[in-house]
Amino acid sequence: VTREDDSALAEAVQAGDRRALARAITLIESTRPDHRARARVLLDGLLPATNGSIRVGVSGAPGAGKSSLIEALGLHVVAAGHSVAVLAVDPSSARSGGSILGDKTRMADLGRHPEAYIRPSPTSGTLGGVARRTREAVLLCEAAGFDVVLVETVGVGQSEVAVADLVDLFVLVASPAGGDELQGIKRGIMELADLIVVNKADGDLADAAQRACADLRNAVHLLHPKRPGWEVEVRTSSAVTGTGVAELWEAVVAAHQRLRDHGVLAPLRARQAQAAMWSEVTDELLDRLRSDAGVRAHLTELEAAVADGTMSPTAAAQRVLERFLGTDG
Ligand SMILES: Nc1nc2c(ncn2[C@@H]2O[C@H](COP(=O)(O)OP(=O)(O)OP(=O)(O)O)[C@@H](O)[C@H]2O)c(=O)[nH]1
Ligand SMILES: [Mg+2]
Repeated sequence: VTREDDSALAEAVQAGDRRALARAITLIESTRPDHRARARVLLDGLLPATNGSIRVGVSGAPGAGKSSLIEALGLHVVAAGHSVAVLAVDPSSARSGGSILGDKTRMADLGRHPEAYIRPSPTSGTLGGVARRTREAVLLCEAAGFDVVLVETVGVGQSEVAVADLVDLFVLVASPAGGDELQGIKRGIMELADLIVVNKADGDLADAAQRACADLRNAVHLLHPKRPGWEVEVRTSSAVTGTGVAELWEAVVAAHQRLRDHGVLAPLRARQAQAAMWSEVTDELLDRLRSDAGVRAHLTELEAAVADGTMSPTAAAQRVLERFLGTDG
């Protein structure tokens, strides 16, 4: 592959060519060092064409209806004349393999739309790695001209925190469960949310959804506000009947406009980019340290000494760093 091929790829991405976008995302997902080098050049070249989308994270418990709601929202957004890209972050998909296929079939109508692009989760890697690739995929989608980027993540473990760090707004999808089950939404996750939507507000579940909505409205008042003066809106929706979907989209757009108007959006993105830089530095340094021959030669011994209490963790850490940096004489 020549430099010319990659600049042609960059041009095709910017021209909105979906296949080029897919190839570019595959390139940034690769861990091969030569691919990483090409991906860096590609991303750097496309950077001026980024930043133009509304970046929205969508999270919630397994089965809450995230994919269904994203499809309904996405279809609403494209009907309004915008374009939408959907990315998935699912660190567990490497093991289960099920949810990717599920998402693809569930978003079939959106996937067929010419103004939509759906990219399933990369199927391997650590959460940190998946988050990095998703962050870069968001930038590529923006370079390809998408107005809206939706990032779905399943509500388990740390993936919400990782996704919250790469979007402008975070939407939490809740189920119409009342009472004790509401407590099942971890406080930390609720505190990440800018908007909460109780989905499945239809049929037999309609009443329960309204009650859950009221309960959640009370609950969010007790939370530490995410941003000063920010009211977390709680609404209901049905991905099946479409009720509340247009209103949810209006709420997202209004919230995004509020971020802009208050001068919060640019600094938020700037901080996120800096955090991404530092996590790259940290990951790369740790990789190099762990594969350093001088460090490896002593690691077992030092870890054993820390484990049996003959050396303090601080002293052992110092020795590891001295080995790595070659300052141990
Ligand atoms: N009644 C009703 N069912 C819904 C609604 N939205 C989703 N469902 C159903 O809930 C189930 C899960 O929907 P998904 O959209 O796959 O949920 P998800 O949160 O993306 O699931 P995971 O990605 O596996 O965590 C499916 O059987 C959907 O048909 C809704 O608004 N109303
Ligand atoms: Mg899903």
